[in-house]
Amino acid sequence: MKQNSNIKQPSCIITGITRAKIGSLLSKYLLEEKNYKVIGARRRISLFNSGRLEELKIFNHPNLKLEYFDSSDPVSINKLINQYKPDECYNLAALSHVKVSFDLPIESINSILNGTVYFLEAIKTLSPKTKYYGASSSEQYGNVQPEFISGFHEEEKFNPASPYAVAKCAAHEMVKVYRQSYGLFACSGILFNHSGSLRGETFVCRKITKAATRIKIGLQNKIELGNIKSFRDWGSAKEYVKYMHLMLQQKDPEEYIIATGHSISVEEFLKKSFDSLNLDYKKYFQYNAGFERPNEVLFLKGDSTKAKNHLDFKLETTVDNLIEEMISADLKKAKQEKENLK
Ligand code: F7E
Repeated sequence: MKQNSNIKQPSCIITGITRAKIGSLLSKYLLEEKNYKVIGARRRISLFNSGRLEELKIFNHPNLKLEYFDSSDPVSINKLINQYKPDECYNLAALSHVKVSFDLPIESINSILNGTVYFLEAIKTLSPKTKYYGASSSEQYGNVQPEFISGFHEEEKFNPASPYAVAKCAAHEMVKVYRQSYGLFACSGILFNHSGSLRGETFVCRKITKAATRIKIGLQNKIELGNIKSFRDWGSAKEYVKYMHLMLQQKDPEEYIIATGHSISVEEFLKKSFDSLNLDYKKYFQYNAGFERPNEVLFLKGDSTKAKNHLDFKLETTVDNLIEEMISADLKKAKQEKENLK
């Protein structure tokens, strides 16, 4: 996008830019379609982890600056906010795997809740004009009565069923407290499951599309999963980032649900993925109790009426399109993997 020299270039910090797929997709959107200067904050690890940024062809973008930080280190967060005083801050870094959160409850609190407080405190004291986006999750709704089959909306009571969801609920409330107490422009997007070809391989949808394509070309002979009876509302992460940004462009900060309003079971996702490759999933699926959680959320479906009314929320990608995109990308990767074995 061409820049008008009279207009100040907007800036933002995005945490989790390398590890959270939504962070890399949001960066691409803001860099290429909104002409932002993006400060990508990432955690220091000993491996190269710029793969997603390279795949999206933004790693060397002149308006992208990468910095190190850690959600559990307020010094690093204060430094970032003080140095850049960005227009916006999208805090997407934290533990994101629900099952893992049962093994790491303290890490869940540290990365999700404490990280949120450190950012809000830093913004309050060092850059109060910075607008803050908090990454809330459909997991916060937990298990409910069948009447919620019609879909959750923003006013529904939370009923968290995992350490991950408890930490997310607390962070969600903390964002509201800072907004109401100190007048910060701070809000949370309540995103339902969002996916695409960059999805981490330990989440069920990507695990399925990867396995289906590898089975198709003979690199794998089965897929082991836990509970395939639960339902999720899967949308396209690529589409959702536009609405994350729009939430911070509203007159007032408010919470919004971003979801497709359509929910299918893990089993249906499995069947659709295998069907698309002319494979019968029943021949390859094996139940493995090791992938079950101590407590499962059985049904999630979102009602995005508020986003439709305020953010002009419209989706183009159905779950079938999403599966098609993921299968096509994973098939390419599987073929390359087979080629490399020769
Ligand atoms: O599980 C079942 C599992 O781990 C989906 C995160 O991004 O979305 C995500 O959370 C369902 C669950 O995602 C396996 O028990 C069966 O019922 O892909 P998932 P999630 O827990 O819905 C929300 C919105 C977030 O906020 C989270 O950060 O699939 N399932 N077998 C399995 N799940 C996994 N991971 N692996 C299995 O083998």
